[in-house]
Amino acid sequence: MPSINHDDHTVSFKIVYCGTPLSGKTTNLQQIHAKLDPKGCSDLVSLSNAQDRTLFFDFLAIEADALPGYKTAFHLYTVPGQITYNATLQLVLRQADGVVFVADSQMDRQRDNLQSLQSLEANLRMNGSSLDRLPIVLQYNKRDLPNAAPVEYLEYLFNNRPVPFISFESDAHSGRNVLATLNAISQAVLHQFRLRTAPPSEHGNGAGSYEVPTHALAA
Ligand SMILES: Nc1nc2c(ncn2[C@@H]2O[C@H](COP(=O)(O)OP(=O)(O)OP(=O)(O)O)[C@@H](O)[C@H]2O)c(=O)[nH]1
Ligand SMILES: [Mg+2]
Repeated sequence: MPSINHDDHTVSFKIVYCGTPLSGKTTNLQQIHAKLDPKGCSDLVSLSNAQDRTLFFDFLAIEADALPGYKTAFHLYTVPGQITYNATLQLVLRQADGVVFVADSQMDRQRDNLQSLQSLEANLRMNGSSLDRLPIVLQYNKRDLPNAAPVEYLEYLFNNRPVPFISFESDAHSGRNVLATLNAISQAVLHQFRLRTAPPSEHGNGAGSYEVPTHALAA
């Protein structure tokens, strides 16, 4: 559940970017930070080593008018992909309202993607959550590279589920579909929040409509 502060009327959602090492998680946040209106977002905080490998996490907060009467904040985190940092993954995943799974499209990275998805699943379970209960968006990144596997193959590997995840092809390096991915996960967490908090109505499930935070995004 998001954290709700009734004193300053703020609802904060936590979105975590997960995925195999070097799949492009940090690059997503860098692109979001570069494209957003600076008035609507924080500085990008990155805790990385000399080789730009994430050591603990990256963090970026963005604001939007997505819920009437409340300021809405989306706190975006990345986790280090390297398996040695599994404790960090578990810690950062705690209280997550949504996850973007960034897969590396390169053909020789599919085993790593699969391991990373399994590790995500195991860690969610330890936190009392699951891939079925949490809003998840899949991002097939590095589509610009010549050795990118066909998307149909990636869908078969990672999205062959009764209720498929929303998925995007991206090139985070150039920014392609980075904001589309963010928008999709933001909508999904808001939708789940509405479902959980709105009273049932005669005319539907109470999810209602909501503004997506696209107005905060620069073109
Ligand atoms: N060609 C190409 N390179 C990319 C793309 N996205 C990221 N990269 C590059 O891939 C490398 C790793 O990107 P990062 O964003 O640091 O990856 P990460 O997932 O945060 O890595 P860890 O924090 O170590 O798990 C960098 O050199 C990026 O510039 C992409 O879509 N296409
Ligand atoms: Mg990183």
